[in-house]
Amino acid sequence: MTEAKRLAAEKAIEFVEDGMIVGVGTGSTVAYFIDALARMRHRIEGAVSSSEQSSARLRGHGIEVIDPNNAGRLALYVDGADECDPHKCLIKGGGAALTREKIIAEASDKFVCIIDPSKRVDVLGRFPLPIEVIPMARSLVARAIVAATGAQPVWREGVQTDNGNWILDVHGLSITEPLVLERELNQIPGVVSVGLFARRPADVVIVGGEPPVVL
Ligand code: ABF
Repeated sequence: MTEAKRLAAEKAIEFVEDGMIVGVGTGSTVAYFIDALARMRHRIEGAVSSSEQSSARLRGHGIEVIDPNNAGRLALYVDGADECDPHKCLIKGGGAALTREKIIAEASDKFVCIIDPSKRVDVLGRFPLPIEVIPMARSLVARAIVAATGAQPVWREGVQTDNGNWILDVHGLSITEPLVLERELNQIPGVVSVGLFARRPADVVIVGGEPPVVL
């Protein structure tokens, strides 16, 4: 799948225009995108980044990392996903960067999601749904999730997000109504964000391959 990721990332470069501040996500697919973006670093103004990991890679290529508070609205955001359904709703957060990813997606006019073919599903939920929680609320949120869904939240022990929070991965969901579930889980006190991107799905999905498929 490595080559498929690279091909999806290369295709996404076609969406980058001169003078842009590009929203950049996190993960191994995005790493290929950052490397490709480096070829046109003199033509873009810089990037807004969703993680320390991506910021380091961007800076390593000489691309300026801009504070989202100073960037205004972004024309383009490019990021990967863990699962993508036929409506371009996504599960994200396998890399624990979901909250910053959600903020940048919300701030962007066009969200281009780059994936390999294994990420496409009919119904979201085979990949455990990541939820970022305030540490003191971990147990409360886990109990609320069990009560609301019957699914099994598992604490991703040892992982701290860039925001200093913890992650619960919810196993055993079959997400037939992503928008409803996203809204419901967001209501639980202590939830920082839910790795479901249904309220703000991708606008374009690029599935890596020879040739890449643009949905
Ligand atoms: C981020 O990186 C995430 O939201 C998702 O969890 C992950 C995808 O990783 P990869 O591109 O390494 O498969 O975009």
